Amino acid sequence: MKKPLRIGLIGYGFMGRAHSNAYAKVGHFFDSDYECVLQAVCARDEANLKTFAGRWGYKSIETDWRKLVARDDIDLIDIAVPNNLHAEIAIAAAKAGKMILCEKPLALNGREAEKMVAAVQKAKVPNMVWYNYRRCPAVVLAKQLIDEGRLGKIFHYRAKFLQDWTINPDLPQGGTGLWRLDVKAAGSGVTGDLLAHCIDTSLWLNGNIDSVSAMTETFIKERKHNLTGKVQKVGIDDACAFLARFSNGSLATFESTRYARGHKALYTFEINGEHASIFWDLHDLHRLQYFDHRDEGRVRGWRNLHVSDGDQPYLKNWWVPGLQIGYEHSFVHQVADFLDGLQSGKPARPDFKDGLATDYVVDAVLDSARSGRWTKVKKIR
Ligand code: NAI
Ligand code: SOE
Repeated sequence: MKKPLRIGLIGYGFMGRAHSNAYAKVGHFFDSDYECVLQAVCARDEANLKTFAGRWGYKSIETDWRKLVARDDIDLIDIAVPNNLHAEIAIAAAKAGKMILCEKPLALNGREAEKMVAAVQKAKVPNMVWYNYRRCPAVVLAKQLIDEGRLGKIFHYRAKFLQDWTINPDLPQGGTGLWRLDVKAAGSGVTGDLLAHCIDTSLWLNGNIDSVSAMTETFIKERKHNLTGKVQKVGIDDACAFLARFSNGSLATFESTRYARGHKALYTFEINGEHASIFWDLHDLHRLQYFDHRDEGRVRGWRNLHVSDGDQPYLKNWWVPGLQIGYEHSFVHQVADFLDGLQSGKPARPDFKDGLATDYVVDAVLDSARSGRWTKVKKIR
């Protein structure tokens, strides 16, 4: 008999769907002592909620997250709502003794995230942040190659995350999806939304960032607010570029914008080491480009690894060699690893402390953009 893990999901938007899909699929492809049970889903609109619950198989609904958190028949609270709600919900859930999976960025800023870390540590509840790109097989392979020392000393880390969906000045701020343009709901613009992914991956692959020097821009200064109906100042950064120094001595550039016409979700990173380099592109997520200078000169060149074989990360659990997987699978892998962590007692990461580390970098980037100075990144205690 498997142990039921009764999930209470808050938010049924983009991530509510991605997470529900992961809970539904994980048991079909990964072994675990635990079984995910879709116990309840919560959002404010009862009619939409009923439709969502019916489609995905949730047993019950709640329209107030506080009631969900107070329920005895929920083991895990999954936070898939706009960023300004993460802290309050997570702290209440920790106090109620629930496990917590929280969407990224962990909080609006480091100060809020510190309180979330303190809450889960005090309650000793398992916790994780949905930085899902860590779970793309090609990215895990990159981590393996780095940890095996194949790249040698790292000199450069180069990441970008480009989109183009906010160029239209008539696009309003606020409400479903568009809360990302409202600084009160989002905390920041591309820095906390998109660069947070790049930062999380980089901290995992390349260690701590010591200091940053950043610039940001808000190209469209005012937008109508969907909730108030008024034209209001835009408080988010539409674009951000920053330089960083890692503790291992490597130099980095990070860039993100929602104004790169033609790019929808171009997340790429390249890492250059003394022996080898790697390059990854979310638009081609099952591939890892790898150059190894130690190859015989006559056949040396960039290798284009199609990460789809059974001895590559996660892939033995899916189809036969050569048949690739995609975006949704990163979420399935994250749940699988979380369940493994519960079973083995070795918690899966990124946990809230890792989420805090990313929020500290985001804070330093935004501070630097305001001051125009190099800024030190706060260290995790
Ligand atoms: P969304 O706008 O599609 O959905 C937000 C959901 O929150 C909606 O169902 C809305 O009804 C619900 N909601 C809002 N206020 C609520 C309240 N007071 N009580 C209950 N429900 C409430 O947003 P999306 O894209 O799903 O983003 C949610 C979170 O996931 C954000 O933190 C975002 O940064 C993160 N995210 C992460 C991604 C990743 O790659 N890991 C991708 C997209 C979003
Ligand atoms: C923004 O468009 C967005 O959905 C981010 O919120 C996600 O975190 C990113 O993975 C994809 O883009």
